[in-house]
Amino acid sequence: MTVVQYPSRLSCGGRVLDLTHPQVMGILNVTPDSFSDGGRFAARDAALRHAVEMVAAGATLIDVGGESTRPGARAVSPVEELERVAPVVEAIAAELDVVISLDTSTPAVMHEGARLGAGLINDVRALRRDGALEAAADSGLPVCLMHMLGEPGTMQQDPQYDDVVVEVRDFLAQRMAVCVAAGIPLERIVLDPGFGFAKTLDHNLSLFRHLDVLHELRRPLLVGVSRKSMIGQVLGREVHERLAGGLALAALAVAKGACILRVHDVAETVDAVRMIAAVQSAK
Ligand code: 7PJ
Repeated sequence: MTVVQYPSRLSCGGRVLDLTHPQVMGILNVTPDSFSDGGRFAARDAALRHAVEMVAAGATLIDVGGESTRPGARAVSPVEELERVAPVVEAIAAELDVVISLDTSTPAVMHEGARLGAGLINDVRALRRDGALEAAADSGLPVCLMHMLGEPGTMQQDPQYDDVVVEVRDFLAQRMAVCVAAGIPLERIVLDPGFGFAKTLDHNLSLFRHLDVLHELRRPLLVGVSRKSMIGQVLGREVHERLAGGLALAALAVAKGACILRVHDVAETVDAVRMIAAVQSAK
């Protein structure tokens, strides 16, 4: 077991997360398809229902994303992204006691999302888009900085590292320094190695095995592996068949000191986390 060394409370707008226990973040994709049938209100209501379900299952964060990061996904304009995300953030903030995470790289979404009640900015580009650092700093919210090389559209075209673990660690250290210089204090920073982002299967497995190296940076770690292709590649499973593999990795991530698990299958992951906690609190 890894013992974590940083302060264990993360202040997320009006809510405080206790990171001495692993927290489960439920994934809420607000996809364009959800607009095609029934229009915008139906999309918002469906998203809210999904969020209610995940909170009932034990999620303490909901990650709302309006821009797909899948390779080959169509680019979304800031206006379009905001039109998808804003009503959902507003509805969750009004109805649920949960930290809303914004899965976005877009300054306008950070700005408006924070105003509407979001509690965390989760940026797969680690605040590298123009204006993102400033928008995140202005929001006063914590940020999750994720490692990725290049852009989602092209990131899986032959990613190369001499030492993936060291390079991910150094990238995150450098982004932390940039954040601090821009007025985002260390206490507001969460780190994520970015499984599946510009990484081969070997890179992902090696990074996972040596996850504890990232504790050198002394910040809480978020791990997102739910249904990802690294599970599919090892087990030969389609997306909807990856739950067992994902739970194994979730348990291993907790054992290696990860604090936030970003998942689709909230109820199952919460069970796994509770089971681990029961063993850890035994005499
Ligand atoms: C991640 C994410 C992740 C963080 C996505 C997917 C791809 N944000 N957003 N970490 N993945 N922080 O869920 O398969 O791993 S989108």
